[in-house]
Amino acid sequence: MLFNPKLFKEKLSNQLANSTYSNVEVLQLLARLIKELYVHANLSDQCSQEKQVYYFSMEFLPGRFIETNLLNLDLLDICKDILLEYHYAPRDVFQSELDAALGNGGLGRLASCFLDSLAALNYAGHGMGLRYQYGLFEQKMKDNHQIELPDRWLGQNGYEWEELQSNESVIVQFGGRVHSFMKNNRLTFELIGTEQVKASPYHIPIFGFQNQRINSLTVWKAEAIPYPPPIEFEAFSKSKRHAEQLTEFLYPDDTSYEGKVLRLRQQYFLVSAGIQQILSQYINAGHSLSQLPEKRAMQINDTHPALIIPELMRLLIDHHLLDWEEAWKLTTQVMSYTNHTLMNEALETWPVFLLKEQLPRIYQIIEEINRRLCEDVLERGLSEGESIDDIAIIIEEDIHMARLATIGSHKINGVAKLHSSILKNQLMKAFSTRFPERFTNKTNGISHRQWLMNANPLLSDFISSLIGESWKTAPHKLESLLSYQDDLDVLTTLADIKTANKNSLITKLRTELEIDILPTSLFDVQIKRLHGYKRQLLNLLHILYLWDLCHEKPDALRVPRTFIFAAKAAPGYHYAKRIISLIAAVAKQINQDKKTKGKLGVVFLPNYSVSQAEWIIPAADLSEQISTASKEASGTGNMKMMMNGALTIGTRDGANIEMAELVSNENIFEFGMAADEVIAYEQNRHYSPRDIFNQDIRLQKALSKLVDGTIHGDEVAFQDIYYSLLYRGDEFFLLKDFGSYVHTQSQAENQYLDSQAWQKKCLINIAHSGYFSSDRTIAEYASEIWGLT
Ligand code: CJB
Repeated sequence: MLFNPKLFKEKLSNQLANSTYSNVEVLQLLARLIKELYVHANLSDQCSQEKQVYYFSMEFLPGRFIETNLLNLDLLDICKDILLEYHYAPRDVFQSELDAALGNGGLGRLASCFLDSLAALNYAGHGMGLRYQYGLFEQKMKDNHQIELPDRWLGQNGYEWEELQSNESVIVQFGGRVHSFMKNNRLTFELIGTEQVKASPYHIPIFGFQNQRINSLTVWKAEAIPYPPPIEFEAFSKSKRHAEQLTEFLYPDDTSYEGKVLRLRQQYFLVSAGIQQILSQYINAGHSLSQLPEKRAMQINDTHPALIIPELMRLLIDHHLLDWEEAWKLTTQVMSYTNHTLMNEALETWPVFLLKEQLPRIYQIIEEINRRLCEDVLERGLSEGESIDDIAIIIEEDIHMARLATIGSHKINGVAKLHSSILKNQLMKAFSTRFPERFTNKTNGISHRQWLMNANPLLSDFISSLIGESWKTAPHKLESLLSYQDDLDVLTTLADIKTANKNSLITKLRTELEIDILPTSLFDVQIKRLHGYKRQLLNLLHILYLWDLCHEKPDALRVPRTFIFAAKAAPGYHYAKRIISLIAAVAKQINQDKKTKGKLGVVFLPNYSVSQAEWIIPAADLSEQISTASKEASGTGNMKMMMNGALTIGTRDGANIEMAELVSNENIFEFGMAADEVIAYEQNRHYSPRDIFNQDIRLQKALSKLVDGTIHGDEVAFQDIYYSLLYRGDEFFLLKDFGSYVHTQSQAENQYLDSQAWQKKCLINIAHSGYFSSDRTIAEYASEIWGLT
């Protein structure tokens, strides 16, 4: 059926004419109408002949859906007009939607951009995730410390976009033991005495951009199985509690790994529920299992859902009676795996005893995969210097999930060129030499619909006025903007748009948070999870240096600057929380300093989220992407700010390198060590942060502030941070890169003084940012990994 905007218009107007509503009620009304008129009338056809892709991810971070959905259904302008007609402010209505924060950071946000692009490109591609009752924690600041509160994203009346499909519930089993016996001349395996949990799917519609496509994000909720009465109330409520715990919380940790039983159970719950549903729909549609790889593809988003490999093997062998070889062939052809980090602590391993206890049949299958792999490798021979431990999945008492994901997939990719190359040539070398054709790169991308069209309508409209609308469906066409790079009127308008976006942010911060920032200052922005390797602390050392400079030579700072930070730290990551406290303490002190007022400002915005990012990014002048080279797999905030006309100051890390290749070196501010230098230091070169400290008076002055009482607000005066840099090895090479960072910052400042030259660089960045649309990334996954047409 065709989408019918006329009906939507009529129904919305009628409803609004008949009663007065609060903003939340209008939002709920809009969601209800969209579901009624578009989803119910056009239920996605899971059984169609098209090949279906499933993106399995423990995290999705969509933020708000309302504007995205209206835009994609081509209802945004109609809806705004009607709301205004009935005296509702569209922005207020839209902002009453709570963010769905079912993810921590980049990984989950990428998954959401991918769903948006899958639908926009008219592919049948769906998300499979968990319906955590509490999403990523709400961050409050109290006396400069991060406080974590539960995130009640479901609201009081439930979540407006979801729809429970109770007829599609499945049972997921934990524990028990494996009973093996002969049946019809075949060794058969059966799980007995298991704990059973009901998995109920909630579908959230994902609309394609003005193309009639509706896909879905399915999020699974864990529930106890209601036993027939009579039941013992106490026993039932205990098992209910135990079952529901499974999808209660999102693990608030992105790049480090928590070896918790609950986390393992969550991972299995997702993959078992998802794959059971996919297989049963597939079989009900009358397809044959031998054709599974032609009709279905499954992407494993980092190792968290890697148990899908043994789970599919279990279903094919134990339930559908395929033999091992057949099942393995189908499984590896269907699966593909994306690695998102090389950080050691994030490379998941699970203790053997835990799998044996929680998932005994899955353990047997992993053991068999490992046995066959090792046997095959030994038969073909190890290379010089290699050991079987470089390739085995089970080493001593640990199961290495990245290796399991790799051996069970036909394609393995990293998320930017540098990252994919380190993945292939270092971390997974033993695999890539044996299966070179499996390794590939897919540089990340972002949805230009959400991050440019929706987040920055002023810029988006201006672009269309210059080059037409075609960039909206073909973002590489943003390159046509290059012909305006010397057009003074265009550059002036670009500057005006930035000023308008900065003013909107200023107003919002003033009214909502009582934070005042200098409207005329350069907005220097670092917004992302707080992690040692992302080096928010390096940014702060530069701020402390500038603070000194301002005192010593009042005219030295030629451009007033506001440093904007927003970041959540994992609750168990003590060092990251200390850095948040330090930023907040420094901000307080600098903002009170009369001598530097009007020149230097620092703000830490609490509770960073997708919708907060949508305000900050269009207002950013300088984008801080300053990770230790080799550590940031790709980054995606770098792409968002580039697309919104901010210039990047960054290391040669992740996707920064590809940004520099596109815009050329003079349009990006690069500094610091390259990845191979960092790796050389890590492997064998001697690094002495104290030698650097002893030779650099700027560093001495900046760092001494952490311990000499200048920065108030902490009983131990931030000695721990001081010591981590000077006496505990400075793991992320802040001191090493400090000199080059300060120098490059001052180049950026010089450049900003020449507004026209600055705007020209911004325009060149915007023009090349189309490459970083997730439409390009998804088109590559589709043709090179998923085999979609
Ligand atoms: N990433 O956000 C996470 N969480 C993880 O557990 C592992 C990686 C990030 O994924 C993004 C999407 O690929 C990358 O851009 C980013 O560099 C990486 O840290």
